[in-house]
Amino acid sequence: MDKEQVADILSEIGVLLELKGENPFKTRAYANAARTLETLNEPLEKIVAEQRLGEIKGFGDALQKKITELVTTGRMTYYDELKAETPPGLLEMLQIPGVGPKKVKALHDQLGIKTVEALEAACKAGKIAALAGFGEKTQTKICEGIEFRRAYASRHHVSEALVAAEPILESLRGHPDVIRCSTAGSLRRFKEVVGDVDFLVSSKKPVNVIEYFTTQPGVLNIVAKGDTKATVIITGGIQADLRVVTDAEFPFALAYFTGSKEHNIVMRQRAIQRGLRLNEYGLFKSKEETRDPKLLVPCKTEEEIFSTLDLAYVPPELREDHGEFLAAEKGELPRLLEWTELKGSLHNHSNWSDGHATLEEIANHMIEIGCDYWAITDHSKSSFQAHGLEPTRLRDQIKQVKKLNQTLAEQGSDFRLLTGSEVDILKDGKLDFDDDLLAELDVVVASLHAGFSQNEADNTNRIIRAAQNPYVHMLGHLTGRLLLEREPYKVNQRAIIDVCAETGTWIELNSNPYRFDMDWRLWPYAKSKGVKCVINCDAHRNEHAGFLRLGAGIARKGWLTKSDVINTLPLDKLMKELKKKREK
Ligand code: DGT
Ligand code: CA
Ligand code: CA
Ligand code: ZN
Repeated sequence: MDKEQVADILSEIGVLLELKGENPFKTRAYANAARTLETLNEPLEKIVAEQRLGEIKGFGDALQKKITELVTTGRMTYYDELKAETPPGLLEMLQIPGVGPKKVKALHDQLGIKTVEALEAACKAGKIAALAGFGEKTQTKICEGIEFRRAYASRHHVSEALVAAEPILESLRGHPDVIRCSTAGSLRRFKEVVGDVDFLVSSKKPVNVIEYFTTQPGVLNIVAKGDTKATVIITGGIQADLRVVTDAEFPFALAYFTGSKEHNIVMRQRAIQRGLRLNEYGLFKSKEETRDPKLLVPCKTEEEIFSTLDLAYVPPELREDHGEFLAAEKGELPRLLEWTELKGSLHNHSNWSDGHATLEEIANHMIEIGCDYWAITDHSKSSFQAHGLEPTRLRDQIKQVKKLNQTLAEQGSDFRLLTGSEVDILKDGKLDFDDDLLAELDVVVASLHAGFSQNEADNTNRIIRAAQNPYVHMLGHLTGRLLLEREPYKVNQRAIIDVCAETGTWIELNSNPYRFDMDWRLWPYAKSKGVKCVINCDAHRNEHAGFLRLGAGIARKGWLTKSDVINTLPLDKLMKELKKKREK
């Protein structure tokens, strides 16, 4: 058990004692001891083994005994007993912003409140306002705090975290006391779903930075505010942590708080193998845990940390311990896709089915944002709830698209809309349109939208049959999942990838942040089989063109490069690729 864990338990004891109503000197002694432990420059195990705890200021006999018990056995009877006699709901109540141990104790003693739910009910009944030391305002605040907690207890789509975090990061970057700043954690790694947002700043004046951070317009509530750390709730009810460190610590803290935990474990191991110690404060020439600046191996950037451990720089998206160490050791990390390399999207809807924009509006918008092409792939007739097109309507649309392209050409524009369909894969694996109609289209996406089976083989076979059709260029959203909302249908993705490899069929990476389907974890396998990726917006509105950037982030997580992704091709090369499978 290391000193951070011991310190956490000591702080918790302080809180538990306060809840019990113990005298303030006793409770403060534990909080102080916790703080003293955190600043120790020596490993705690060593101090305990050499029986030198007594040398630390403020560590009396009782405390020494308890810490020794904890470090040597991993348990502390006193703590276990204290915890057992405290209703767990009281500790949970402490997590409500603005509710500390004193308030919890008063609520418990005077109203018998033992759970967050009981507290909420009492607030709603107006009972809290009547308590001495509480009042109307506190009651409202507690009620809001409970609602916030409910909202941020959950996890969030990375898109929502980005929207909330980016303006704050920009603001921090502009503050005169901020030297360097970055997001960290799962957001920087571009996980599809994130728990909380992590910010890291280096500064000589942390207090100013904390003050500035907690008063940002995007900050809805302050959960905790210290000298170098703060936790707040930002837009969308997302919890966000800020840590402020010195500029010398910055690269180490950035690497540590970017994670993932699994990646960090291997990094620490590599340091140990080289007679070094790596932690959030630095890389040290030491055989044991330390943060002694005299032992520091200075690194100005994350790159220097990696190179000291004989590794090429690992982009944050790859830090999942999914093979990045082997590749970085051999200098074989790929040059990952950049979203600006994408030239358009090959699966999108217009107001002919369930999209919102007209063909003209789509063309104008995509020209404006700098795309080279944009496929219109409205739904096919079986998707009646999405106003799927009958063959005659689709043939009408083909004519309209061609006319629009004609006009664009006459105006000297190189941009083109492509004709297409997102054709439904029917129950038996047949497609919703005949081959002769599909043959008239530039782009054919085949997707499963209805009639999912509970049987994995059924779903898999349907999709495999679609992939075997020579007119199907790519498979749309392979599992039908909606992140945080709907489970994927059962399907054998690897078996489908194998068939795509044999037939020259591409697989979509649907960039809608609720989908990100096919999942990033499967792309390295697809890539190893030579299956190409298409990063599609599945746009139903013009704003959805922005999904390209998100999709590229997920593609990076899947180790994909420009040459793995079809829609990095310019129009002429793309048109050639679209003909290949049909000519086979
Ligand atoms: P999240 O927030 O659940 O989406 O995932 P992360 O990866 O952002 O995790 P978070 O916010 O708890 O912590 C940020 C990073 O701190 C994490 O990726 C790795 C690093 N870290 C290193 N060791 C530990 C540890 O023992 N506990 C935790 N919680 N984080 C650690
Ligand atoms: Ca996080
Ligand atoms: Ca965090
Ligand atoms: Zn679809």
